[in-house]
Amino acid sequence: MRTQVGIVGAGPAGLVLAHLLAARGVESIVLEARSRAYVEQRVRAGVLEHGTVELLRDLGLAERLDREGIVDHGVGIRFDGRHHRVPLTDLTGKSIFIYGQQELVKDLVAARLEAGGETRFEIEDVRLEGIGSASPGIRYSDGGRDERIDCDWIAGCDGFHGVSRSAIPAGLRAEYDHVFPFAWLGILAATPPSSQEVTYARHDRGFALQSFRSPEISRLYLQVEPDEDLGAWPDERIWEELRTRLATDDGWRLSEGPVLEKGVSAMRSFVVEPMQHGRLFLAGDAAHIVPATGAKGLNLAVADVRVLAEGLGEWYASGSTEVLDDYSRRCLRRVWRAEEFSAWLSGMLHRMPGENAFERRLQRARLDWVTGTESAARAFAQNYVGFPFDW
Ligand code: RFL
Ligand code: PHB
Repeated sequence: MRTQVGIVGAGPAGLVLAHLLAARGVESIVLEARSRAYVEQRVRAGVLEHGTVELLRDLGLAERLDREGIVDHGVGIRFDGRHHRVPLTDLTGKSIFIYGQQELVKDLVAARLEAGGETRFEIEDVRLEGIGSASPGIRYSDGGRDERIDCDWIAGCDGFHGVSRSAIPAGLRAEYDHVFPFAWLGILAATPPSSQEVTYARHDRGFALQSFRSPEISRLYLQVEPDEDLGAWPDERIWEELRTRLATDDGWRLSEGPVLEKGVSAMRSFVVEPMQHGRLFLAGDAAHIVPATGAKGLNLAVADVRVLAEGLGEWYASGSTEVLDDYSRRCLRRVWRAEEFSAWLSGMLHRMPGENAFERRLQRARLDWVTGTESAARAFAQNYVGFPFDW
């Protein structure tokens, strides 16, 4: 079996890359460890940056997103019982879209099937071969059969726990890792959002976030301990804590309903440098993780594969490796901006274990600055809606 680009992982990075390559006439095969149903139901991100949406529109992949996605022109920030609004569109001319990652994945998988692109689900035991040579390959097992795909290039889009990153020899890669001393307990609930703008809250009991997926479905998060036991969080305790942390003094009420799903996610920053070795390119969570506070993970994945598709397209068109050689540098500039923004925002909104009164005052000074001055609000808004791709 042969293809031009072998893609490991059918998450947003792998699937968007396959579509971008197809638009440039480059053929690929996507290999995914999980089933189609699993990847289409995995509840994760919800915030799409302006540039992510534009890219999907250019590919003709935004029809349902434009119909069902919800445009947000502002973000709420709450502390000390007061609600503040950062007017994203007034400050930047851009907005964000709320659209569930799993809905986007469904659209990407369906469009790929329709276009005749190949995606293999439930494959096992992926091994990358010959990435330092001009004829790399991906070996894997499919229903007990050993298979190999010969390709020109390999895209490692297999997420943080994938196998691609470790194919770069340990001595040739540097890893930057920071685990935050808190996690998020997230729920999906069958209740209309209390506010149709994503709202972040800083409270003495810890961070809370109110988001949504549709006019009927809310998505809410609470800061919890990193090793939190979900069993200790019956629904009533979750609602009680959300009511307390999101409360304002202006009569706002939290809309509540049946909990459809709940889970705990760790908050971590991680970057590998470089994002490339020989014929292998890493993209998305395989190369970097951000804490979810800035809502950047999916958007960074899309920004990476945009550069990668440009580089691969140019190589097939002219044989030039100019863009490919610059892949890591171009991606990492944006990645580190998002790392800094996400860590900064996390620090401003969470309760830190052992924090003292001085640190709480500094946190409060940052919140006053972002919600009380146009210059700081604008900087926040620019980061939140996303920098232009060629920033
Ligand atoms: P993914 O989505 O993890 O996809 C990787 C795919 O690779 C498969 N895989 C393998 N396939 C073959 N062989 C192997 N050995 C394999 N190992 C793994 C996996 O099954 C999977 O299908 O990575 P990708 O494509 O890089 O996309 C990244 C995003 O999924 C991630 O950054 C976001 O979900 C992060 N994130 C958010 N990002 C945003 O931009 N906005 C948000 O609002 C936002 N909220 C979030 C988030 C992540 C969260 N969690 C659960 C970590 C909220 C949460 C709670
Ligand atoms: C979400 O809607 O899931 C969401 C929103 C904002 C974040 C993270 C997650 O920062």
